[in-house]
Amino acid sequence: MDVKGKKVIVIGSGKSGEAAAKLLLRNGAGVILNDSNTKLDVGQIRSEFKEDDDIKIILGNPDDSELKNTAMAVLSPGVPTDIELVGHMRELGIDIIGEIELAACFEKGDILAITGTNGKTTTTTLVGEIMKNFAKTTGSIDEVYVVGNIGEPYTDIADQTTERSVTVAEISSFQLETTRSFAPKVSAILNITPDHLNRHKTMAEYVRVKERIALKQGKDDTIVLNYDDALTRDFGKRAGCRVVYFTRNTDYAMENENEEFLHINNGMIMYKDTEVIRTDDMLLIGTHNYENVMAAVGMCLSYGVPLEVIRDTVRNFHAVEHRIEFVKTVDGVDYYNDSKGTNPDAAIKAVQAMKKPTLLIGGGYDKASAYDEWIESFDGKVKCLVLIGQTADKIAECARKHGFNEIVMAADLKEAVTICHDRAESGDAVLLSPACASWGMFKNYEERGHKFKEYVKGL
Ligand code: UMA
Repeated sequence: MDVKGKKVIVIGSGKSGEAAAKLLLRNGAGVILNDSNTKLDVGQIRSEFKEDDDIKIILGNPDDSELKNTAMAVLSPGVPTDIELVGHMRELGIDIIGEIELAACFEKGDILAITGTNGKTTTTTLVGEIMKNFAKTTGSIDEVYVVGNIGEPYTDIADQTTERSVTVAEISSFQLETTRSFAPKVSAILNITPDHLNRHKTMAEYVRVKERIALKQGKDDTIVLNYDDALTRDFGKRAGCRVVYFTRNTDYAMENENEEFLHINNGMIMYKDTEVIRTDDMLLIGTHNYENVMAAVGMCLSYGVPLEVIRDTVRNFHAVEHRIEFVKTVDGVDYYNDSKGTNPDAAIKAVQAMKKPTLLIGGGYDKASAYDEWIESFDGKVKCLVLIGQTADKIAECARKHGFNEIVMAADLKEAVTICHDRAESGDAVLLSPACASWGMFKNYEERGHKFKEYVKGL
């Protein structure tokens, strides 16, 4: 893509917007960086750029005089595509793409991309580690980049990629809405359960957007799919590329001899009839993580990584931060940080992984989720639910409907930690796994997780 001399507007001045603006400036474009939040500090945003950068920062809706002669608009992932400004720019004939699409236009190497409602970050991190170890043993890869929804904007590095680099990308539904030429060599959809319905409106639309990961994949490319998830299994029948399934169901091996698949047989993760690794030999816990491992193994085998490299990496791989992360034992009580549990399905996995009576901290930003299955998963294990944030009342009401009445409301996360500390008995666990996004109370789930750890360490 040649952006030299062109005027481009970037919407959203968060991580992605700033990285996209910098990539555009490096490549000779003039940039308008726009953010709807009029309370932001323009001087602070400007200080992130070089003095002689051709950039103008506009807060609030830009005038048509600013949009005149603008060739392209780059949307940050958090910017919905149906807002008035986007519609208006479309009417003015401005070409609209997302931050990932901008990056894809500069990509020169192979892409391995992971999407799914849950497990993306763990799987992306693991694929990244395997590829980095592979790069050490082969002369054919110079650099491995791990980018995307995981927290490192793809546009930070896209124009540094070469034919000998590999990009491992975690891609959210928000990001897939605005891709066009993004073409992974190997992709994966780990699972699809309700999430972000306030943005995508219907489950059908959320599924459609997730499936866009394979939009530009051809016969020589591969998609790894979850056979146990009816939605992704069905997509395998329609995908225009090679399909590798993974499943927890051992019968699958017997039914589908001719297909390529990974499965678990008596505690052993298998690729067809080849043994990969025993689940007991891994540091990761929880059956959801076995799925993440199978997906990562499937992707890397498809890319041609030797089994030995994969096995060694998986064996030494730890849980990622904020995902059922053990924090500390205080007065005989184990504290776990699952701030990444930003939707009911992820939060269910965390409850299921708990072995002790659990005091659970939940609640946060309202994404129009239903909490019934989450409450049902408590199954006698959760002894108390401490609620915070916008969704507190909605969750409390849902819990009572399901006969769960041990509910305490807290003003904020700090108070929630104190309440748990006061109520927990030695031998219990305290779990932060909110089933909701952090927005409104925190900048992101990372900040929420770091604050939780800080409060726990201060007990
Ligand atoms: N903004 C506007 N107009 C709008 C909406 C937002 O100007 O209509 C502005 C906001 O005022 C704010 C900025 O946009 O200043 C924020 O942009 P953003 O929401 O795209 O956030 P970034 O900081 O750029 O972070 C994004 C991803 N955020 C979202 O998708 C909401 C990060 O994913 C990602 O790590 C980062 O890019 C790097 O690629 C976070 C996330 O919560 C982790 N993702 C969701 C999830 O995992 O469930 C999808």
